[in-house]
Amino acid sequence: MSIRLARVTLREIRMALREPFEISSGRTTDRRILLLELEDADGTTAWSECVAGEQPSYSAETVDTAWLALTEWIVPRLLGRGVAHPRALDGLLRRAIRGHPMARAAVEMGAWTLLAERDGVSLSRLLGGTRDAIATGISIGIQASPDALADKARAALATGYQRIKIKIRPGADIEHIHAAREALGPRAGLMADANSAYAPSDADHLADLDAYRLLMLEQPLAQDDLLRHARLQDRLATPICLDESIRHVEAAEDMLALGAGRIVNIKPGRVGGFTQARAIHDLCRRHALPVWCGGMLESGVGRACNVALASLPNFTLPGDVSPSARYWERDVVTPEWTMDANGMVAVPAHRPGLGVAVDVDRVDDLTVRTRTLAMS
Ligand code: OSB
Ligand code: MG
Repeated sequence: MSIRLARVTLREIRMALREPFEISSGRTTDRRILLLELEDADGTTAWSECVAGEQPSYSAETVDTAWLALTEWIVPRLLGRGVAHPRALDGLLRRAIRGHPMARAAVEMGAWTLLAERDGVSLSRLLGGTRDAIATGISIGIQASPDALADKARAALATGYQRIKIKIRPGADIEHIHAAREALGPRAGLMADANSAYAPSDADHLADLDAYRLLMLEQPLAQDDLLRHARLQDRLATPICLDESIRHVEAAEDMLALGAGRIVNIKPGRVGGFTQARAIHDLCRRHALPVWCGGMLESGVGRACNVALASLPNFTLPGDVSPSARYWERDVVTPEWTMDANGMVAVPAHRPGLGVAVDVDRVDDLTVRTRTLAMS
């Protein structure tokens, strides 16, 4: 059971998105992705991915802060140190290091994958997953015009996606949601994600969105504004879903106590890893709150982690786990992630570890920097 890291190699790879992705706080065209290769003292190896972005626009962390936190503080603290189980890493790292949840998660999730590899079980089943396929939704970035969005939304529905999420910001909201609703029809599952672009004083404006029967409104206010989300939720018929605000299970408890939202978007990479992700999942399940798995424009490595997590029972809403081809000309894993015509992504529940193989030659080609830290 125990995990003892002997070596960790960090690599930064660069991959161009097939199309730019715009959220309220910024636009991404080329992804810089931090990949980790972990090796246990027994020789078992596993890959993992850090979900930090290029800019501190979604949260405070970036690829560069994660690189610093991992190389200076997180990995040195763990090398050669045995822990009984990957879940022990969460508390150990949280006690020692304030913040940096995405950097911590990269190692914590990698340790779970190491254990899955060693035991010859899939990450899905190790985590307690029960599903064989994940219902999938698409996240469409802010488009230049409502018409352009309507075309994208219509095409996504035709491809099989089970729900459509559109990014919004002040100035690109009502008209965009209106166009998407017209294009999709009254029954299609439609939702909007604001990535913290609104203020409490926008409550009247946001209440106008109720008319569009959105499945949910994701993260309208700032990440620390739980109380103000609760006041806003009182004003809205549309359920609020929290993403950025939920950085650990305690925040989910606060959300429940305050009534700050009715749905949680769980991203394991945002909450410090699978231990926290599972705790949030279990808490929401006890309170009959649905959860779904969000995405961070991951490569096929991080996607494998999301698919595994989304196979847990309370992930009852479609996740942002689009197939590889939505993002990349060519992914870094084989087989690539695919989605069927009904919007389902298969869980590799009977393959060990991530369930996909990392194409190391391709990773080598894309690597712009690398650093290995090893047990002395
Ligand atoms: O808020 O869910 C978000 C991408 C980058 C940063 C934040 C978010 C997103 C997405 C993309 O919505 C989801 C995906 O990976 O397809
Ligand atoms: Mg979001």
